[in-house]
Amino acid sequence: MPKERTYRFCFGPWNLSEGQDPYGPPTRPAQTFDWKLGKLRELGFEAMMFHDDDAVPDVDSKTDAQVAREARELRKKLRDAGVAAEIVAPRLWFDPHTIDGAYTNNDARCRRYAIDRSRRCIDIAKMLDCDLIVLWLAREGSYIRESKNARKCVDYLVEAVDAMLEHDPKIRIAIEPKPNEPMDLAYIPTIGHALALAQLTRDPKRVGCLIESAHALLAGLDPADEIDFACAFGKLWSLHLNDQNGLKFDQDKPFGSANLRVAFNQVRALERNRYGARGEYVAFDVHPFRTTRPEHWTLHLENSRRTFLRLVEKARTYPEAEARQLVADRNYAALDQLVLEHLMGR
Ligand code: GLO
Ligand code: MG
Repeated sequence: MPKERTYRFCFGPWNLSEGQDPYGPPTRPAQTFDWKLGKLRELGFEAMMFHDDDAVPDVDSKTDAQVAREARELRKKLRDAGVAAEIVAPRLWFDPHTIDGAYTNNDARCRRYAIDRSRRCIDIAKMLDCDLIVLWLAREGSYIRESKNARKCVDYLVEAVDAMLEHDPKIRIAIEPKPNEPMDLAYIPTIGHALALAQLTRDPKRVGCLIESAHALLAGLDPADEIDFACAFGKLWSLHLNDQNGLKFDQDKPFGSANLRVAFNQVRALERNRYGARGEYVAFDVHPFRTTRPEHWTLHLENSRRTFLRLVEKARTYPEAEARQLVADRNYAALDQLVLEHLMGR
């Protein structure tokens, strides 16, 4: 019997969040980075995702030498813990320079800030032995259509990605699309947009994507189809599994929590594309519910992984032959029920 493929899991420090929302303060006490890393190890996750300033806090106020020292200290801490850095993402949505967009800001000085910060993010990633940069293009879009020139913004995005590719010959970039929030409408809302943008850059082979389940759902798409589409191009380099109940704020619910069948289909798509076989990680971009007590702080992560692994079993025990026959007979009503019975544990 060939050994069954296993998956490796990760999350980011922001996934152990404290419960604040736009209407109220934290509901759990702040914890240190070391506490979060300790939890990640205790739970048996293999890697951690980072923003540049998760790795080096207040990165903008520090000299290159300070940044290098702190990044190396972190590398040592991670090595000692046996934890890899999966990705590093420039946080391009906090600083005043990014109020009206980062790479697509109308002000050239602000666009420069965004590119400089992205180069620094690459330097940090390299010091953490990580070659994958994630771009969640949080503020690249508009609230008022007439405030920006969307045609020019495509050029700005290409310019920024090119500057990053030029900065380091090995680094790869995974674009994480999201259709809205914080923007009304984002410029790169789907995987199709991300992969099309990649083709305009100086080295398309090094530009891929990251799919987040909730973001695909917010775009009115099926995340499983997004996975298959990205994999057809060999471009799915990272993954944020979570869930989302309809078209509202980005909920980052535990994987499978809103729609188990949609989750099942994502797992099937990952299985048939052998996601993970080239070293990719499964990340959960999930948050604890605001109501969560400190003693239950990590359950959303444990539960997401548990559901994921249960669904891997379900994908591997799916009655393929029976299903194929129903497809051949075009008996989709029976196929529909077969899936439900399988998920309900028949
Ligand atoms: C927000 C995004 C965010 C990114 C993270 C990595 O909607 O999902 O969590 O994944 O900042 O860039
Ligand atoms: Mg995400």
